[in-house]
Amino acid sequence: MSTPFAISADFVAAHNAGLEAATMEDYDALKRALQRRVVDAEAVVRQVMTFGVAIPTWGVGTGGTRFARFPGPGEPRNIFEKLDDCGVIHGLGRATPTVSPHIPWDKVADYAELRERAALHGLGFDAINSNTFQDQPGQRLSYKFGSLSHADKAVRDQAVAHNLECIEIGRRLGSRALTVWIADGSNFAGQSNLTTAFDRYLEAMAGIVAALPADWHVFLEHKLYEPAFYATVISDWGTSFAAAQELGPKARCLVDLGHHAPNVNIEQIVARLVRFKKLAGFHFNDSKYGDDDLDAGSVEPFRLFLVFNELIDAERRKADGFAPAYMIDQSHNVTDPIESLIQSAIELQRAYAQALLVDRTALEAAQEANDALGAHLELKRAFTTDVSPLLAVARLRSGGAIAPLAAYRASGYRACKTKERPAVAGTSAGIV
Ligand code: RM4
Ligand code: MN
Ligand code: MN
Repeated sequence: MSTPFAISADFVAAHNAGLEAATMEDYDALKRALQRRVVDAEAVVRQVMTFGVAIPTWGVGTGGTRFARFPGPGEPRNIFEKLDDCGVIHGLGRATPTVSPHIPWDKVADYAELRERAALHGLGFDAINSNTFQDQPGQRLSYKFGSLSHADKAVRDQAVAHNLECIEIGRRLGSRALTVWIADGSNFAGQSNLTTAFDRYLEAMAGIVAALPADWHVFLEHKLYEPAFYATVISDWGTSFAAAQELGPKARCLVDLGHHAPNVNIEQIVARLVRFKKLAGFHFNDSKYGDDDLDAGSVEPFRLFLVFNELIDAERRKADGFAPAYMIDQSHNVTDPIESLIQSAIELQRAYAQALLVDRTALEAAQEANDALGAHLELKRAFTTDVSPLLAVARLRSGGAIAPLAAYRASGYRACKTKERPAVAGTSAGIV
């Protein structure tokens, strides 16, 4: 087999050369404007350079809806090819240094080989995700009526065993967290006992927590509905928080931005979880109606900014136990997933950078003086600042592309992969 096509450093450098002068001009103007606000642009660039968000392996395949999936050309056909695509995203954007695998979708015979392939792209592994929301070929017992909360203890045991296997795989990959999202719940009132189901979940989870290595955490992911449409067992942050309290310090609550009741104040939930040392991290995406899995920052960028505002607030006051894990969790149905992931990481960095611009002394003074509008405008001033040149400079200094999307399109990567990767039947791709 010939060597697969990769975007070379020379190509990126040549692409950057054409954009550098204009970018620096814009950056210098922004730097001067920020200086008047006593904000050191260079310090913000340095912080942005440290920002990292994990890519979910399933995100580089085209997603679908429950109606159809329209596969894209040159999709990765296995985890190694998925890592190659993650390498492109990180190579150009320099904001996605880790990958979050999903088991059994990403199962391989040799995990050392997987780790090596990731390292080749400068990638490491973040939280490992278990999957008891589907039946796998050859699986002994079905998850049709639940997994960790199933009425039959044998099914619960099987689901626990799967999670233990995930921990073992994660250990070999260098992960330090297990994310557990279960699809358990009911579609009819009365279908299951709401209390018993939660008790069973807690008991099963306790077995998983007991098996975690000393430096590991388990991230509990709640979701309001789907596929269970009457009641999910871990439905909201209150349930997740109660479970995490009961399961002890290794258990924390994951916030997937699409998994809440409509109009709920997510940034306030974040503040509460930070306060009680229970914020595990995020699954970033955006939504209009429900768990839409749209690209981060594409629908409600102000909400995203407000979430980051809470995170920076926690960081600044050195909140005890504050170490959130960031991951993107999206379904790319109509875009090239690589493009969506590159852009989403930029939108996350944008919200992060904007939140860094908030004058926290002025904000606090306005809050203490009951100056409602003044306090609000402190946030708005940061949010309406165009930090694009600052992000471009951060990327350039980290060895990435000034304009990652344009560079990706100009590279011809997808066209090359279309030739190299003829579609195979039954390819596991994005979320369907
Ligand atoms: C769920 C949830 C999980 C993800 C699956 C594929 O809705 O967001 O995080 O693992 O989708
Ligand atoms: Mn999620
Ligand atoms: Mn989801």
